[in-house]
Amino acid sequence: MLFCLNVFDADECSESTDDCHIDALCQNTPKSFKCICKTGYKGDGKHCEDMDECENDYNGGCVHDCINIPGNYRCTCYDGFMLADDGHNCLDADECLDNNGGCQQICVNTMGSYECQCKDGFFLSDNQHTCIHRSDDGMNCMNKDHGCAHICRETPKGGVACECRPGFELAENQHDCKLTCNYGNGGCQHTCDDTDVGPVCGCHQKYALHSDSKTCIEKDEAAIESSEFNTTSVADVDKRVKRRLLMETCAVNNGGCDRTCKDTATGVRCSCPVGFTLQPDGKTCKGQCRCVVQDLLALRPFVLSCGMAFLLPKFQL
Ligand SMILES: [Ca+2]
Ligand SMILES: [Ca+2]
Repeated sequence: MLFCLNVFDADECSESTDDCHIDALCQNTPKSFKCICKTGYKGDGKHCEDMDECENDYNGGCVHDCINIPGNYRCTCYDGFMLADDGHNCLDADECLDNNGGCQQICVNTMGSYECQCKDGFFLSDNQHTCIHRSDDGMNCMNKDHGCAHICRETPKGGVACECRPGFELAENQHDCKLTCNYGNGGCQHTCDDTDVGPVCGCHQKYALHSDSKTCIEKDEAAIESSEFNTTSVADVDKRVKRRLLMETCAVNNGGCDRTCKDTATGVRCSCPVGFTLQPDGKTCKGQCRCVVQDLLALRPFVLSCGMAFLLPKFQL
């Protein structure tokens, strides 16, 4: 058996004579070198560009906002929420833990927000944090029966008019305030939609809505799979497979290719060096057969192609 080793191989990577892109890793190989785009970048290694992870249907896996950055991405959460340890989910921040939320008397934590309340005999002032002692004189905002849920305004005519805090709408009874998605994400952990009956909460793809109609809980992988296949049409499944192929890139795990990987408009394309053939899986390369049979001469007409050799057990591949 012959081994062909080039003991004088130059390491282009350490000598910096490679032409790998600045966002690629250089890998020395016998006689040559390879350029592989770093994680988070796509390309052939000579040219690498940032992948926009936020640009898929799953918002990069972020349940609120996704921000694309060079070589990576970052999830952020709306006001009133904090990023979970997994870097993708958003959890309610408990404002009451810090200085009682700034409330003079009672702080009540809610999903995406919090509110101050007052003890009996007090009502909440317009700043929504301090409490005012009720008085019984006349019909004004100091009167205990003014009935405004949020803000009480005295009108020039001597009556009262109720207003609501930002993110709330005044109800038809002119006293109560209706929550909207513009305040504390409508009390929803993930997504919020304003409807006639108030905010309706939804969850990011990997989560299911809890029975409290606000909180999102993680579905296990099996549940995701079965719901995907039960509720989506064949066309949708086909679209998903195509998207998955499109999302494959040579920058990650060499696109699954044994040897050469190339990014194309329809996904990655693997190819093999001379003397190797690409297998039906489109990824693996297999060497041509070598014949190690004594009676080679007798069978010479048949040994010229690998296809024939497969049929003849005397040939070793
Ligand atoms: Ca990126
Ligand atoms: Ca909160």
